[in-house]
Amino acid sequence: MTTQTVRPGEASRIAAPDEGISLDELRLAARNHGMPLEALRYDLTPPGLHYILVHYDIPYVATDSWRLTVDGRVDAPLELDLAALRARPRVELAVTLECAGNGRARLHPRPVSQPWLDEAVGTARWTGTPLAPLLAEAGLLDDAVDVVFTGMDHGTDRGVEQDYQRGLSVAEALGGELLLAYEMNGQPLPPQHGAPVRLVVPGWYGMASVKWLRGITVQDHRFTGFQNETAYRIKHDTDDAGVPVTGIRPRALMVPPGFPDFMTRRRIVDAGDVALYGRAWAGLATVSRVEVSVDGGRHWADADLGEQLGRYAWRSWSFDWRADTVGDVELVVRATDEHGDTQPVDQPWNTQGMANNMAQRVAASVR
Ligand SMILES: Nc1nc2c(c(=O)[nH]1)N[C@H]1C(S)=C(S)[C@@H](COP(=O)(O)O)O[C@H]1N2
Ligand SMILES: [Mo]
Repeated sequence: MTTQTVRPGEASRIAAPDEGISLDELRLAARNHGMPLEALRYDLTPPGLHYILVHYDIPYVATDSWRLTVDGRVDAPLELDLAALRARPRVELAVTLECAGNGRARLHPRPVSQPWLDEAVGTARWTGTPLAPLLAEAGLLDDAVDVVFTGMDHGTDRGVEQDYQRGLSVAEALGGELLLAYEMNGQPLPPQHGAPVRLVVPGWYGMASVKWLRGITVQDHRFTGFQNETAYRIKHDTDDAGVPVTGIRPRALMVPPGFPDFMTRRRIVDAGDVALYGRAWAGLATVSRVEVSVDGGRHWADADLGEQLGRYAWRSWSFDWRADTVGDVELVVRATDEHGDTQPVDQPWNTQGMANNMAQRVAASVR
């Protein structure tokens, strides 16, 4: 395990203004698929349609020999196998996960990385055991500062060799209904989602929810590993140390109406009444308003909100669109959370394209 400090200024390379998506980006996009937006119809995203983000390789893990260690600044280090973990208190939580890079490919100029459009999201019912009681059992020492979660996957990023690792402060680790999850929608975790056990940090962007978890280490100093210190930060230029990416910002998405053209995905919609439908979420907050524009963002009207699936999960919304003018339209949708935080309609640019929640736009032709 290597924990190296990297100069905070090192961010994604920024593409030249007219630079197309490269084969390297295409390879990432083919491995890390999004959720087809028509799957917004399901309360819980069916297996295989949930988005996937894997930085390195999906590790092949033999469940029988898998162990989770809890060590570092604790009274009593622990080692658990899957049976021991499953024997602990069991909780279920519906959680909407979204990749912090969602929307990145639309930015100008484009940060070169996994090129998400709008679809890096999914909602699952995770079953597992709460993290806080496990840490309490190990007994955090008084000098505990950060809790570091280590996955079994390994690679290099910008020259830094690493296991996938993320750190949380002790308060964050104990505070937010964090889960060591071994089931997704009632089935054992599939390989791509972190089998046999992953961390789930409800309400946070996905990078915090470490998959293929093998170790939890409590340390007496701040964790400065790559994924906390360099990658998942919002920076406005390369000298900017940035702020860490944490809770998911509000976002609404719609099921694109009508039917698509194969290559352009442009929507073809019959004139008349069109029922628009989608989901909206805001990580640690509740979405209190969803607005729709059918004229590219000039005028807005309120959508009806459905039940929220859980404290950390999306809610549905619907909107009756009277598509009575034949021609091209641009549909836009935006969410606002209970604190009044509204999705921007113009791009909120940052060097790595993190936590960019620019409103979705859908081009359609009414016939
Ligand atoms: N070990 C490990 N955990 C990981 C990752 C990873 O590459 N390795 N990717 C993270 C990121 S960036 C995201 S967005 C989520 C994606 O979770 P999912 O693939 O189950 O949707 O997993 C997170 N946990
Ligand atoms: Mo991510």
